[in-house]
Amino acid sequence: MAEKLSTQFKLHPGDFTRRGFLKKSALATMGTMLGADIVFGKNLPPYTLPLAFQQSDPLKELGKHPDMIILNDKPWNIESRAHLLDDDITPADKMFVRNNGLLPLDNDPYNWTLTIDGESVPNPKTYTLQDLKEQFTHHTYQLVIECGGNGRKEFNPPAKGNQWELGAVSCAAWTGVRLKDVLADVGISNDAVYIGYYGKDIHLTGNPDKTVISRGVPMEKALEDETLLAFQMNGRDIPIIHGHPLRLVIGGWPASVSGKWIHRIAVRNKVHDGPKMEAPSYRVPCEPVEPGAKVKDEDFCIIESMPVKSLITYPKSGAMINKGQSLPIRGHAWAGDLRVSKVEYSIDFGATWQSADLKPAPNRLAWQRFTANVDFPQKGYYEVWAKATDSEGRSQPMLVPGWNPKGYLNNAAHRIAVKVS
Ligand SMILES: Nc1nc2c(c(=O)[nH]1)N[C@H]1C(S)=C(S)[C@@H](COP(=O)(O)O)O[C@H]1N2
Ligand SMILES: [Mo]
Repeated sequence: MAEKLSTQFKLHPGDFTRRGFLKKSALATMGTMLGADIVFGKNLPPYTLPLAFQQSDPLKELGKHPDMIILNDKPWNIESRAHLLDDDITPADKMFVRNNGLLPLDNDPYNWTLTIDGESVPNPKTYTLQDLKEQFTHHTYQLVIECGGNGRKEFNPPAKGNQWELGAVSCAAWTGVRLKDVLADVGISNDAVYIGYYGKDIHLTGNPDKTVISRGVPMEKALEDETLLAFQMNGRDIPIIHGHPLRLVIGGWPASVSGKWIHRIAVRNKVHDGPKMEAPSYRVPCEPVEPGAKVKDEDFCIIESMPVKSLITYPKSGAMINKGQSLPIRGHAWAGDLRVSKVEYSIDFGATWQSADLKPAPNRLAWQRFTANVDFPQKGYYEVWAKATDSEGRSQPMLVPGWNPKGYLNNAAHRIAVKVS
């Protein structure tokens, strides 16, 4: 019964009160559909539906590939897998989801506005989505968006938070207008230091006055050509769960700076101080610490460019081949604000390394494709390890890098198992 009903009831923003309780009219409609009164319906916690109306196949309903991994459903946190990330341009169904709150109830693009204000904006200005589309030149870039906590699962002692394995990264093609063009149109003063975004998602408490997350970047990063106010992903409307109808997209930095469902950007005369800017969120100790150490708030530094990293996206770990065959492997490598200068692979647990073929990025801040044909000397069990190096000579570590309290920035080399028989 639940399965059938779940597809019939479509929620509307007006179905909830301002505090997130289901309105009588919505409860009545649901009751009719169930053929039974929802007797204590007015006691349901904010933004909670009766079980009979909850999605029975969430991945399908959210348009996600069946092999994606749900880490959490309130809020939605869904990760991808190495072999699902093989495309040059990540399709929507294989893109990880990281929500800190609940989805906005209203995504109407026709009534959507973006306000630019803050201390460093003498004359705040509000644009409709249509204004943005009509008044500014459109640009498309492929941009790597990786959660700062991707790889957290490997840290020991464990760090609290979503236990991402390695699938919290994507590289889609984003289309929109440049934030720098819009800021030039608004006019910002010389004391501008930082921007901060505000999205329309709903705080987990249901309190409409609470902001879920509001992060940002220094002006220099905000004014880069590739920093977009995006309204399209992969040539279509952005999926709701990824920020429809308007998203800030900033490649190469922790994905938490790429605000979804944005309606406001503040240009600040100091480092932005919105929720999740403060220590220890998206910060690491300024100096390395012992695993498990306690770190004082003032000893944390904000994460900026993400470290060099790579993924073997083909074959899937556990590949089997016959003796004498060579194994074609491929994957992607990326390096935050930098370029990747080389990718190497090893079949002897890192004792020796050989170069993979590496393509240039289609644009700055996109990931780069690598390929290789791997030969094995005899029958047996092997691992293929991949290691990328950035344009400043820094390479990925073989094992988990510096422990930090929140488990950020794990860029350890990716490995796959191979059996030759
Ligand atoms: N408004 C809003 N923007 C947000 C978030 C959020 O919870 N709310 N999560 C951030 C974090 S922590 C990440 S990792 C990325 C995830 O983007 P994705 O879900 O489109 O993959 O969105 C960022 N932007
Ligand atoms: Mo994130």
